[in-house]
Amino acid sequence: MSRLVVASNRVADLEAGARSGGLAVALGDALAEGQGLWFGWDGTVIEDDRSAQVSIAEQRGVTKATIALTRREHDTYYLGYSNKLLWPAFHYRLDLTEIAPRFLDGYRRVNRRLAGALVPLLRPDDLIWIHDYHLIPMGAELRSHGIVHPMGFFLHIPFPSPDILLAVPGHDWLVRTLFSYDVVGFQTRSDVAQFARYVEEHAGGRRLSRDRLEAFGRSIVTREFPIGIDVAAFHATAHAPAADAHIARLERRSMAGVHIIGVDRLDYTKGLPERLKAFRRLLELYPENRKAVTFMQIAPPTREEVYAYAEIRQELEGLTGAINGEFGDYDWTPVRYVHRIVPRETLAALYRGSKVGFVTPFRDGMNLVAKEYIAAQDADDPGVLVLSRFAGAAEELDQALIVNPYDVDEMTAALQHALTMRKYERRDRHRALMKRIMQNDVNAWRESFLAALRGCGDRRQGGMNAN
Ligand code: GDG
Repeated sequence: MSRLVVASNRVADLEAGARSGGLAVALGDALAEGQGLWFGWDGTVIEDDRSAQVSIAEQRGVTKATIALTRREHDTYYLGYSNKLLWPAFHYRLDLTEIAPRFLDGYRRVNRRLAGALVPLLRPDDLIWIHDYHLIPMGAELRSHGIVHPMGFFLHIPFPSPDILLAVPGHDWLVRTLFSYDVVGFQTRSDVAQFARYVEEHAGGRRLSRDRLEAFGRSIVTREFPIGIDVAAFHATAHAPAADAHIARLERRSMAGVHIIGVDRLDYTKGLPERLKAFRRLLELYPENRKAVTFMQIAPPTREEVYAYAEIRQELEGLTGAINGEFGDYDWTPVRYVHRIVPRETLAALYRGSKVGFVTPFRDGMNLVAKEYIAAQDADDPGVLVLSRFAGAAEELDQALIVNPYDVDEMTAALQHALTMRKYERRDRHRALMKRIMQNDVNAWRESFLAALRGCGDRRQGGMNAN
């Protein structure tokens, strides 16, 4: 069996087990099965410019190879091109992008350096799987070292329409580098279609079949692989005795018997201010919800060095204060805003204890919170998911109440619908949603991607792949 090599910006802590979430566990399990290798940045920044060395450590049967970034690399590759340009642009927020030539230069250099550091660790029969927007050109850099292994790339965030991508300096180069892989996976059909449009309209490429595109003299498999969660494990966490205790505590501590929950990294893509405005409108239009319903928004900090994140935090805190000031009373706080990481076990319990899961990003590659909320519910008396049509998850989860995250009134109406929905309808919707998330769980995601990648390896061995 070939060894799996995963490269991603950060390498997960495999000791954290279930606490670190489904993706880390799913990739960790696949790596542990074949004594695989996980390669990436170690999360540290060093001040001097001498190139950092790779450190190797073993964790739960997996070799972790990690490397530090220099201050300059961190500023240009990580904060700059990845998070001030690709992240906002790929989420359709060109207004928040920052463009600077040194960002593109730093991004290229770091991808080159990381590829160079990975090459000596590779073995002849490895399968290489590279993740996400930080490392798009890493495959091309590996190829330039003569690496001919089967190599796949998975984009966790949306792929934007060509009109948006054209505003990203380096877009033509980025797309060309994607053609160094054998498999390029996206979250949704819509992402695949946007990529194919760019390739056909701006890169002189063509579609060979439903799953195959050709450009730059090379053909690649491009398909959607919707990412999922470990449904059974998450359900078990939400129904463990510790979760019962959390729910009892929540009910004791809160005068309002009904909870709406939102869980998101505090990111401007997640539509948080509009969500709060919809909750405020709910209290205005349907006064029966006052002192009866609480909205809990868990929003741990993220990327705080980027200015746009400081702004969204201020806006959110302002709105929370305004709503609580206007509607709150000595015995009821309408919005509970938690700007901290909550342990995963507590999170699972809070989902289960909440009648509505309120998930309304402006754009999201997939959105795992939507799937976690469904998995945590009690099938006999489940809560209702209110979901943005612009989350990748909406392509699969059409039995949720699908909303436009820009339309505050529509979200308010959906909240009221969710709060008043009869039990039989909640059960029907939940059953259908559960079926979907179980079909496309994280193991199915991983296995289908790896099967596509192995297929390319076999094809190449059979001499069929044009390179
Ligand atoms: C990217 C894409 C895509 C959040 N707060 C806490 C906490 N979380 C966990 C959630 C969930 C995860 O973080 C967030 O995943 P999402 O999918 O919702 O969003 P991103 O972080 O933006 O992830 C996204 C994903 O990659 C996977 O491909 O779905 O579209 O943007 O698991 O539960 N976990 C804990 N405490 C918190 O306070 N323990």
